[in-house]
Amino acid sequence: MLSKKECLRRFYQQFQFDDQVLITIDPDPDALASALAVKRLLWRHVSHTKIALIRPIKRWNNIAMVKLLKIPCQDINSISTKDYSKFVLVDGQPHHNEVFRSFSYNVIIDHHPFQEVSYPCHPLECSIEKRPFFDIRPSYGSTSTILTEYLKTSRIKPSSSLATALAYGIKTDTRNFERQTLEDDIRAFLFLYPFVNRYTLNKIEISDLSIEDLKFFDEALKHYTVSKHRIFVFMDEVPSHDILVILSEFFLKLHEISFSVVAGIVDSSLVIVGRSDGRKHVGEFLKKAFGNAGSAGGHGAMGRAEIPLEYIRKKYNVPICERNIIEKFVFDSIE
Ligand SMILES: [Mn+2]
Repeated sequence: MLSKKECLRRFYQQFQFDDQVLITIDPDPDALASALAVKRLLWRHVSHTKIALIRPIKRWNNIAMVKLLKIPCQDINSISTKDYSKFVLVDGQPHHNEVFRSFSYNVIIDHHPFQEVSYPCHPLECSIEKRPFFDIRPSYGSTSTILTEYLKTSRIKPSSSLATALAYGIKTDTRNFERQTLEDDIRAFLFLYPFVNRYTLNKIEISDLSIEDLKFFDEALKHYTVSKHRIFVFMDEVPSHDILVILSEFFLKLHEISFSVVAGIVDSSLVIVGRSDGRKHVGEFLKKAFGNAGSAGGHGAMGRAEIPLEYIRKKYNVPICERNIIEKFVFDSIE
């Protein structure tokens, strides 16, 4: 394992002053924050850096993050990639994606499991000039942690927006330090904390809805059934299962409710999302009720089932699946 100083030295060794550097990312919070950190590290070391997104940002939290922290980034399809002399990949590896595979990277910094076959050349087998620099630490909770260490080692005081981005990257990837967290992740977070804008961080964390989504709440409030401490909600078509998760978590906020189930149609499937305060095992419940009809499972507190509408249509021998049929199917299944 290289020392932190040596990692930083090798990182800088890849670049010259006249380089145009393209940083490619699959835009989740950890990747966005890591890319912003690379941009900061390379400031005044290269001629130009650009952050390229391999897919559009969809989640509202991430849109809020980019907007509030003013993270400069652009869709990769609107960039002429041949104008760039160096390529950096953070929070990902070439085998994760076809777009990543199409680049020959000079630097790869990541925390996902290491896959050697995916590299353009083995670090010990290619010539020094062609040797890419990669720093892969699968034990780390986030790539933001690695980049925070780079900033620390290079004695850069992060700006408030960079610190906020990295803190959010660490928090989301470790799910607030509840999973795969090392002491290093906590130490990095503590280093960033004095520079973090806590109001902005909080606004980003809670921004998981848009005004347009309010219509789903409106619909949910018209179509719920409460029985004892359980609530069942039936939605029509929804754009993705995310809104079902938000609704399911929302209804669990009711102190009388210990178990919430929200069903809706996503594409041509009935998706059922369950949340529980732990008294009833959601995964087992969904598996028992819907396991024969489609895929179903989960943990004690959260679970999900997905049933093709075609299955329900055939089961009840109807031309199309109307809301009442779907409700009947759900209630028949859980009885
Ligand atoms: Mn990550």
